[in-house]
Amino acid sequence: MRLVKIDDHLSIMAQPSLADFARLAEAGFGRVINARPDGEEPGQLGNSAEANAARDADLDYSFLPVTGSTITEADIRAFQQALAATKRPVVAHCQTGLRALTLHVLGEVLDCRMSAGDVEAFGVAHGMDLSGAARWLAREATRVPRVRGFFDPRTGSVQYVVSDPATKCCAIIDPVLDFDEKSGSTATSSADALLAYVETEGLTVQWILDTHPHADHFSAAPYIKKKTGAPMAIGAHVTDVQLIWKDIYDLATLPADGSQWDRLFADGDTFTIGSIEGRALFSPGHTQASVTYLIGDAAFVHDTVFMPDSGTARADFPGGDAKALWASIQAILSLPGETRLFTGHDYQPGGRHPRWESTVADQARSNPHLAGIDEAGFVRLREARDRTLPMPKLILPAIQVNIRGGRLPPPAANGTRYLKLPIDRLEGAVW
Ligand SMILES: N[C@@H](CCC(=O)N[C@@H](CS)C(=O)NCC(=O)O)C(=O)O
Ligand SMILES: [Fe+2]
Repeated sequence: MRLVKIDDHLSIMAQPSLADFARLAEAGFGRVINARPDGEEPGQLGNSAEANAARDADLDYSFLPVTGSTITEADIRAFQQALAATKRPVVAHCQTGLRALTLHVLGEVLDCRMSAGDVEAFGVAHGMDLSGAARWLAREATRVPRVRGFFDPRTGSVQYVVSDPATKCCAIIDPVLDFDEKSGSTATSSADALLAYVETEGLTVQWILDTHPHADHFSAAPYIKKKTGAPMAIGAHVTDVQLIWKDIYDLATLPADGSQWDRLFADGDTFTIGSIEGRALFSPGHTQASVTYLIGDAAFVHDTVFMPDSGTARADFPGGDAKALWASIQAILSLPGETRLFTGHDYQPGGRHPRWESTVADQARSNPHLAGIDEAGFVRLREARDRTLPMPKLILPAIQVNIRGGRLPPPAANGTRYLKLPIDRLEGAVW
């Protein structure tokens, strides 16, 4: 067992053996970070064996699988969070230790504790070739717009602040208003985290964009609008969704004309965030109103494709259509291969850390719902999987709010707001 000490809190090592876990505990470590995807080589210990060994040795354990060519800021931040959550020293490994050290060093540079120019020499001093990290930083420096994702662990939703470094203008995409269905309470912690970032970075919010009327959380668009004055927008076909659900909820007086938003985007409509042009692409299938926002080289694809290890979004809500989803995904995959794709949800397969950024090329190469599959195969696979999925736990509370543009129902005479629960109107019960 050879440890490379990076500082008092972090050491790096190559793949540990099962017996090493007890030794690490004895040596005073408090957590093991595994940065290796499962199945990289025959006989590899793998996530669940490592998690068990860590538990037996009384060590905390994090599964942060990355490959050298697909590291994103989410991976770097997850690595930092795992370190920050552990008082005792932490050991991080991959196959050789290089990816673990790369995650650490990139975080140090992003947070200005190391300069990009010192990265390769730092690698040499620790016996590792960090030229890949230097290339990652060089590429990142040229990336405009700047995109910061915020993960909501309660609903697996990803919210974004996308900004133009030249003008400090930004858009907020898919902000979440927290809702606890057990107590009926709302909270603004998620939305406030976005606003805090906007404030720290000195950004001006120009747009509040929803990709679709969400079925799993309330939109915080009206709250952000109240705080910033920015206009709210969504896809123009939101009126189709309003019509379907107005009937389901018996909301006779709800205007089904999209007037709850300041702007409705038709397919191909453009807008600007500072000096950067954005374009709305109609991407139906998951819902009838879904749009992808293409902003510079970044496409906010919401619930079409998830991360390449997670397949695609469901298409079985009222008005959903697997065939339409396939066509929308094909349009996304026809963008240039290096286009950054930012997804709307991550459900953390295998217990890995939350991830949300991929590229067109990654998806085409390794998404099991897409690679080597044709339309008929996709529709079969999608519909079969959808038959097994329970409805999202918040679908009935959320859609009545989101077809009002994220506004809660008006208060009753006693001042309390009430949600409606339509009985026996949706399929998808799992008993
Ligand atoms: N367990 C989640 C499921 C939410 C859900 O159904 N999410 C949609 C997007 S709004 C989806 O496409 N899920 C795909 C899947 O769960 O495989 C919840 O209850 O909120
Ligand atoms: Fe959705």
